[in-house]
Amino acid sequence: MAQAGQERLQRFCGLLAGRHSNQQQAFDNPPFFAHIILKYRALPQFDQPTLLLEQGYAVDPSQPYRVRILRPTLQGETSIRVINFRLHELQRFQGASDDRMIRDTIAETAFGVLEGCAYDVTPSGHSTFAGTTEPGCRCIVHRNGVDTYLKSRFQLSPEGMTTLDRGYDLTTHQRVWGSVAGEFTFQREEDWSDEIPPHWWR
Ligand code: CYC
Repeated sequence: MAQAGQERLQRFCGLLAGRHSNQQQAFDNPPFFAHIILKYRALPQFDQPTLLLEQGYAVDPSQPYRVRILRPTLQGETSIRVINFRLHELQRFQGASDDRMIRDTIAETAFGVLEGCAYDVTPSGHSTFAGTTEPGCRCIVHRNGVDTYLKSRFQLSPEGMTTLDRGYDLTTHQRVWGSVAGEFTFQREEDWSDEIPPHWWR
């Protein structure tokens, strides 16, 4: 059973690792969907699954607007929890997603956990995963001068991923930010699963 969980975690990380783009959606529906690139890259210096995420506008690929560290972990025998972290000194790691040498300098002390912002992930159908933010409304996001909590979900498949991130007012629970036109739909345009080191699975 523990073996099954490990294999599931391995498949999840393999599907994540790569470059995902919503070019088609942005082209079809430009007023509602900016063209965004997501890059998930393995950080092999860690002894547990750890990936760098850079999220940026396609028009300005060298200036990502969200940079995070993601750590998919096994919860119990089969369930996956993705812990989200932020880098303490962003400028030190500029360009990391395209530069192995910079990525290699990211150490455990360089990032801190984003409390309440983990995702609980379960398999949903054949080679597909679905995740939602952990219960509790504790993922606090300050945006446009308002304190909000994030409620988010995603699906990940061999073709790519869909995401829906929305922020809600802490007291009124009204939606404050996030997509009004539904999910972002990303196709995987590059597969970087070959960068995942075998020692993550031993
Ligand atoms: C915030 N998006 C967040 C946060 C998380 C994620 C955890 C809150 C914490 C933070 O600031 O990082 C998303 N983390 C994820 C996902 C996974 C994960 C999906 C699964 C692998 O581990 N997000 C999108 C759209 C875009 C967007 C393309 C349009 C709505 O996926 C926006 N996400 C977005 C915004 C925020 C956010 C605006 C608020 C924080 C900010 O202002 O950057």
